[in-house]
Amino acid sequence: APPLRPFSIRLDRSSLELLPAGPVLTRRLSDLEGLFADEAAWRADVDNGDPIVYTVASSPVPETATELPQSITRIRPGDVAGELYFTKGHMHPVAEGEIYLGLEGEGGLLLFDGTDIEFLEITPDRIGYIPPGWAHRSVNVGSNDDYSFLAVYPGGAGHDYGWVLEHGFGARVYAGAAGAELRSYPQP
Ligand code: M6P
Ligand code: ZN
Repeated sequence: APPLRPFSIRLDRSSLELLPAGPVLTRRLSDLEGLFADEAAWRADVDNGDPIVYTVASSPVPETATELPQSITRIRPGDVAGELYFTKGHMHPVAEGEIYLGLEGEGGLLLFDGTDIEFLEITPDRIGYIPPGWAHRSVNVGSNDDYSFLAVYPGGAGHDYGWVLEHGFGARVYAGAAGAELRSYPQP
């Protein structure tokens, strides 16, 4: 496909939609197989309605090399046996960076390079920077509200989900009495 012509996109501040809109992806709990610590609790919630965990609404900019696509991810509040709802998380197979801009709610950005863990708080108007070589997962750390953020990333970066199944994130995020708790686990 030829490069796009210049155009503008409107971010509707009340609906948090991008206009014009592109494809929308919906991820239900069943799409997050093998990712939550408590597999029995995960299966029970899948069998009991398989709730939507998050949606990803893209702009019309395609994921092709040299383009710069954007998307808005909205994560519902919720947990599986205390482990707060999150995105699948991925590594960019082509080592390139990405930014996230918080739009609503309270989020966490969990980053893992295979050795080090970082956890950034993302609230409205805060930008999280994801350097190349760091796998990234978003968590809704709010207890009642959606967490939404705008992502801007190189179109050729790609999404490696297998890396996460193999390496995990080095930590999990749980609902605690005094807010979200990051619990790291021993590295192999
Ligand atoms: C952000 C971006 C997207 C990503 C989405 C959901 O919007 O990083 O590239 O697809 O979050 O995350 P995941 O693909 O890990 O489910
Ligand atoms: Zn990414």
